[in-house]
Amino acid sequence: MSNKVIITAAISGAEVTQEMNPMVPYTVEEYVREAKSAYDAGAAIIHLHARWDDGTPTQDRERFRVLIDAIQEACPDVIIQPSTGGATGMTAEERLQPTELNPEMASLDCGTLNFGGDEIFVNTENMIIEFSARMIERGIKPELECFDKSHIDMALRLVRRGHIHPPLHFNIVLGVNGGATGTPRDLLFLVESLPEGATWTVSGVGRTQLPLTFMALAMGGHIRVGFEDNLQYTRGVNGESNGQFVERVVRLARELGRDIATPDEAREILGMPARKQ
Ligand code: KMH
Ligand code: ZN
Repeated sequence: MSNKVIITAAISGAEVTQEMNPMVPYTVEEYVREAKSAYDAGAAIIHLHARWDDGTPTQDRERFRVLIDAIQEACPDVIIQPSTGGATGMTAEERLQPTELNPEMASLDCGTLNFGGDEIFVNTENMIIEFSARMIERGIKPELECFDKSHIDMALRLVRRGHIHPPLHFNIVLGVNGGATGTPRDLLFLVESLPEGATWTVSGVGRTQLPLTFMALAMGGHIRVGFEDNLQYTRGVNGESNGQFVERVVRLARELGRDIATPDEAREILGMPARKQ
């Protein structure tokens, strides 16, 4: 177990809006403000969904390029992890566009699930194979997004068949309406289902965020926070910035005797190539 904790900030998401919390970023300037607040507070990874200025989610390659360049200028060594999940209803081709920019890392969703109401987040076996092949071809480190136990099983099946290559890094996303709930038992069960040597982070959606952060810190896991997962800092009170959520993880981690990984340390822990200087 690494003493160092990697903090990911999921700064924007595709489902949350400024009506829910006015600090959710839409414009490039707002993205830079949110990314920098998280980076300055200790985030090593920025998980990125793109939007147009009016807030509409997009996987447009050129919008990603602009956002990545602007964030990189403000946060020079941070790891930027574009989403290949995008928003529900997008096609595989649409979702894969940010991989054409050869980012260091990207999310790779490992199963289909309900996503509230009539929404379905589609990730068929063949899509996962196709997305993984694209990432292998372009040297992109996948973060294996698992919203349920069956997603972990699917990822491990594809590892055995050679479609996904170790070292494996999982993101266990709990508390989505349609995925597994976020009880301590859920997290324990899912972490115990991972193979020896895999690294993992937890994303607790909504109210599950704080208890799961405590638990994952104690278990040696890594942590994701940010507006994509949680808009409220305390019950009924909106978060002021992504950085505010990261600051809380930093405080809790230090109390539990864990240090915060820099982006370069995160690359090493995750088995990624060192950053080109
Ligand atoms: N917005 C969700 C439909 C990912 O980033 O890879 C998908 C998602 C997962 O957020
Ligand atoms: Zn996402």
